[in-house]
Amino acid sequence: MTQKSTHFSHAISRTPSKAIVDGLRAVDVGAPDYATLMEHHADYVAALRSTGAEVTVLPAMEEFPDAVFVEDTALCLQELAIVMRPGAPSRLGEANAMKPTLDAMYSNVAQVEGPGFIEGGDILVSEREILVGLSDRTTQEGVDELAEIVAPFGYSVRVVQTPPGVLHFKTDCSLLDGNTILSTPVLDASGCFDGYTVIHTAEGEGACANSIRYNDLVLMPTGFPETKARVEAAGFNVKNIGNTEAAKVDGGLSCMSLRFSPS
Ligand code: CIR
Repeated sequence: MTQKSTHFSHAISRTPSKAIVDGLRAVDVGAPDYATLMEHHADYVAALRSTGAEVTVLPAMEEFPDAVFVEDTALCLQELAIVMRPGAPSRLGEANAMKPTLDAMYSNVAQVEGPGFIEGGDILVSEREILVGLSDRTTQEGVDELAEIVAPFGYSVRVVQTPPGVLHFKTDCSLLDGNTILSTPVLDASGCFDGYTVIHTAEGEGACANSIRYNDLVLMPTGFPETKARVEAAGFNVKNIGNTEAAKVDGGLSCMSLRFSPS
């Protein structure tokens, strides 16, 4: 069945900038290799396009090292787009820079004005609700403002907790279909997915919890064979995409696109 939480006509990505070497990261494991990152990014965009979607690739922004991670700048629903208010000070300007692109694609664009903060990486939209994980980047006030913005459109927002030491809620989970979640066992143990079907990442493979369902594909980072086999066994069509370089600056596959079907 086609579901609005997994099937999209559009996506927005942004070409990585050379400044990615200065991207935010929790632990320094070395700088991303720019040429390899560009190859991975091209594979990623091609995979999205292979599903028939229209993918807009915005130009690199050298002034924002993390700007390739466009997911954090906005929440794109069917009826409206909402410009986020990133909790990382170096990323605040990225959200404003995304607004003109959203204005061109949506007739209704709202903006989280603050004082709270919220980043798209902390938001998982399922078929029935919007889950938002509080984190170092997303505050209760930010969630409250989002909930007020989306309530008139019939969306309910549920606040959950991103595990300690984890950057974003979706660092540890992804939606596979409207009611099925891929999650690390640690996040699932919090009980936040009660009522959903949950597939756990395999031991030592938690880094692939950030995958994305996009139309008929599940894009999963290369190098996590046991989890890939589990997701395939559940009937999903998994496409591997290299993500070693983005991962050095805590970026997963979901971070590199906004996925939506504007009405
Ligand atoms: C950051 O720390 O903001 C970036 N280096 C990584 C952002 C990853 N975005 C995401 O998980 N949605």
